[in-house]
Amino acid sequence: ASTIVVAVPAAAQKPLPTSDIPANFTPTNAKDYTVREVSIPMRDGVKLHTNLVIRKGLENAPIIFSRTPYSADRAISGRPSNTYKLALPTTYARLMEAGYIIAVQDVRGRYRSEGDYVIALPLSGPLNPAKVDHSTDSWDSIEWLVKNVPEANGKVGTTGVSYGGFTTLMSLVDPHPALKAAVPVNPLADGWKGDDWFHNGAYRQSFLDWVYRMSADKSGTYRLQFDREDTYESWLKAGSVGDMAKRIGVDQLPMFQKLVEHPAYDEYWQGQALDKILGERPLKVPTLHVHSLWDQEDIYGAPAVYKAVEPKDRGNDENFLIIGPWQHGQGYSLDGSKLADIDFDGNTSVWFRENVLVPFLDAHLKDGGKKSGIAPVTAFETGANQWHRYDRWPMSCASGCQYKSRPIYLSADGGLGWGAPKGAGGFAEYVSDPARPVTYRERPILSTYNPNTTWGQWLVDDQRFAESRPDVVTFVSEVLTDDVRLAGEPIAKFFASTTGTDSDWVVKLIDVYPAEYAEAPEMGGYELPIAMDILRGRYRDDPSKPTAIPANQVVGYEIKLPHVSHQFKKGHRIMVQIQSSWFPLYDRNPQQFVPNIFTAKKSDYVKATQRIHSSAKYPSRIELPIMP
Ligand code: PG9
Repeated sequence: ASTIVVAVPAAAQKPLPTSDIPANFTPTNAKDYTVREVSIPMRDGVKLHTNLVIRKGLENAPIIFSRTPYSADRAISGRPSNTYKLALPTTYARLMEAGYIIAVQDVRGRYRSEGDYVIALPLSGPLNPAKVDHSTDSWDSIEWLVKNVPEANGKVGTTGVSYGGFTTLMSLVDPHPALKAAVPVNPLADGWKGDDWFHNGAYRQSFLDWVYRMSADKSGTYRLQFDREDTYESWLKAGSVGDMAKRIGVDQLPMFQKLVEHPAYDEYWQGQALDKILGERPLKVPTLHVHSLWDQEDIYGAPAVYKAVEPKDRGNDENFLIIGPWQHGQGYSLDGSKLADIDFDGNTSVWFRENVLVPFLDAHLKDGGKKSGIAPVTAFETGANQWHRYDRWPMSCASGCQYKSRPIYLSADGGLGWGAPKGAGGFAEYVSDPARPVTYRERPILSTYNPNTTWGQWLVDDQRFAESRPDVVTFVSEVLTDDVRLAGEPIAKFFASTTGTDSDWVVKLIDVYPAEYAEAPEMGGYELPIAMDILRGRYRDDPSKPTAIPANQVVGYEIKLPHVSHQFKKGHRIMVQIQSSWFPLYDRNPQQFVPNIFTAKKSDYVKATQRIHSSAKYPSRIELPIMP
């Protein structure tokens, strides 16, 4: 090859005016805070990347410590600003204003931390042969923080939302003596019963997106792509979850393989259920459990852990619960004035921060902190838009609570009432066809990570779209002549038969607004779900051992619905809807018993005729936690 030499004319060789980029530039630090990046060694030598955010001039300050798989750098990024009040996300900013140091750490194996990432790493023991886990990593980090941060007062509080709620609960398993308070928010506590992965054995397909983003690489580069914007079509076309996983490559990921190996509530799930684990240990650290009534991801964890630990709280002054009208994480990190079209008459997130969160932390973490004065249980009553102070939760149940629950009965003609059915009664019938499953919200249904998704709002979607389907049965009360208040856990106890040998049962408790609603005319007739859940029929008797449903026989089922704190106002009606699919959030049940639904074949999916019975012998009902 020959070289071509281009002669540059002399005029072009003159220098440019002085460069606008100086050879040396030192940015002026006008910030009112500093970010100190530290690398904290764990007992096995693995170093965890941790950001400390400290207000300038701060001394003798407690540390608020969070551990996240979602990037410790992102967790402390708000708006570009010189003041921490804007530069940090709202709650951290508020805590810094209250005089706290913020410490956020990447969990092992994620983003800038060393080590291997195991999703929701179980405690060292049968499910984790190593000697390290989230409990030891918390302990080692707190040990390092109290010894190496000169601005600190020696007291640490842990907090975090969801996965961060899970790591917060883990910090309580064998707590470091400097850990003086914990605030787990909407934590993953039991992935099979009702947090994230399954609800009572029905698999939540949306979490394939999460597995992909969280484990295809260390730092969330990959996003699942579906063929269609409307994921309903993509899922239906694919077949089983196993078929879809193969199609999009998720089958290569170890977490997916674990899900396929453990569809039932076996030792794998039982051995990592944090309500059980913490209920078996002494309560050493004052804890404020934060629960969201419309939590689309972790609706089980907070009340379950509160309940498991509550018997240890002899003075009723260490185990606290707050229940807010929120979607996942809303009370902690988002505006709390509304959820979709449901208005709460004020910013409930700010109310929580100012009246509960900051007083709780100050009481336990500040030197000479005063008693917080917060109630053992603080609950927002949706429908009435009021906060209440309670001594315990639930306030109403079948026995052992201050008030006694009361059944509301389904009748075969679609009614719902306080009187038990008499005589032979009858049934309400529908055909459930896996080829046309009932959607969990109106289509198009975007993926949970689509930038335009309103996934966080789906639990308050108007249920009229479902009521009009022939494969959904509806039971509705007369117009209420008095307000009906609920505070606790509604339990669906119903009798059903199916022509199949397996089936899902979805039960929804709904507040029907008056048809003509002068207060907010656009809400007239709205069917607001207040508690809904699903049970995979094969687990009706024993969640750890699936069995076929006897075809064409009446079988009793029980579903504990999510907790409610709600007022059905006079003039409203109470509604119950029952259906056998909730797609594509939950995978379809083939409706004939197969060993593992993850790997069902297309030919396994069959139609079934379902009957919900109502008679003196089969009194299908919802036990409502009624308040006076
Ligand atoms: N709900 C999310 C999650 C936690 C744990 C496992 C899977 C998902 C979260 O928001 O962190």
